[in-house]
Amino acid sequence: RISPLFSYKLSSSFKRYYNDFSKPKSTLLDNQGWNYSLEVSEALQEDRPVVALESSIICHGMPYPQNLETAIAVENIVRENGSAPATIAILNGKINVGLSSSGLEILARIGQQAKKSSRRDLAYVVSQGLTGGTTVSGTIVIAHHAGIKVFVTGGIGGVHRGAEKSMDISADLVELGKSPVAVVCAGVKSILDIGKTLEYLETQGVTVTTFGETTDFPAFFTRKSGFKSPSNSKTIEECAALINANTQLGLDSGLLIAVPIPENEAADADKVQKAIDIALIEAKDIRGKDVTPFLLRRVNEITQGGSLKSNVALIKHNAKIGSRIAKCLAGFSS
Ligand code: PSU
Ligand code: MN
Repeated sequence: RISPLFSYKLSSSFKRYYNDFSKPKSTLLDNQGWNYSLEVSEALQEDRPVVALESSIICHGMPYPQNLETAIAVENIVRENGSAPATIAILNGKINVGLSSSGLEILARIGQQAKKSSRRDLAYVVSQGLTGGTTVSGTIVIAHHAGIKVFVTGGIGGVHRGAEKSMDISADLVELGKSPVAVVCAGVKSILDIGKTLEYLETQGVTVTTFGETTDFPAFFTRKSGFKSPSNSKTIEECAALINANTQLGLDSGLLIAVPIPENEAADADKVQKAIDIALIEAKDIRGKDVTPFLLRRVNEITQGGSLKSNVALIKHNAKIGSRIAKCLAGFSS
């Protein structure tokens, strides 16, 4: 059934038609309130692989113009590796699945002026006609409704340090627990409590795996966090089989595929850790949705762009792996 959140712009005959199907069929949504790029709608119609990409990383995670350059490069890497890129955002109240180059440019330029949009913000941003950069949780909601199974980003939100007092736990983790989308990322930044994040993911029923030869769960800028992943998937094929099994079992929960940053790109762990420690002290009076963007910006400033360079490198690498997984998955019959 279509969620009420997205149904209000759809015609009632369409809704009846839609509700006849147990699974959302994205292409039916064309011109019914959501904007699909031609590239994405054709790919979905023809069951060709599609990879979802978030837009909060563009608006709130990186400065201009590196955010725009990275967004364009990531889309091209997804294409080169066999999938159609679907960058997801809300432009003037309209949900977009797949952006034009001008759409990407607008988001990159307005940056923090775009509303950081997690699940809880979607109805507000749409009803007010606002522009929103969707976080991992907001993007998963939309990708799932669009029928997209693989989503690539840099890092996800997690359990913040001191969460036992602040209760600051990213909506990303809860969303992963309830939508069957596979998120390919470089693990969790050590601005967060990585151990608690892994515990919380287990509580939510999220399948977590590390891609490659190791079960070390990566810490975004570095290949090891000191924590183990509950599982390991050595190849693209194993990752695709894992996602396929999740579908076959009807689990309706998500997966996290953690891809360690390439060795030659890994940031100087000591430098980044020192910067994180400084940024965390500075952030002590910051609350809510502003915490993560603040920490990302400060760590980048303190490392004089070093963290941003690693960030760009790892997301490009994730785009390559994620696109190949989506392509392999499209070969399964289910
Ligand atoms: N972590 C990063 N880069 C990012 C984000 C997280 O390394 O850009 C963004 C993502 O959009 C993620 C969001 O979904 O921050 C999490 O925000 P919060 O911690 O407020 O839930
Ligand atoms: Mn938070």
